[in-house]
Amino acid sequence: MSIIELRITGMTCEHCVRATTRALEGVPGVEKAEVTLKPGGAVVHGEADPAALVAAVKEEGYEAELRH
Ligand SMILES: [Cu+2]
Repeated sequence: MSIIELRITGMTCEHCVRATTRALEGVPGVEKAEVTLKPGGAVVHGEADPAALVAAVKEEGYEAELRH
């Protein structure tokens, strides 16, 4: 199982964190997503397509990019 880290901007409260967590955990291959508000980001466990993770966050209305 691998870990993918994302930087996420635009989340303002715990509701955003929950929405983002749900979106990430809905991506095929994701076992678990740990989303933080400050700093805005996510640690995603599983075997998911990184581009699909970014797209899922953007669909919720936030900005995301892969952390390297
Ligand atoms: Cu919010």
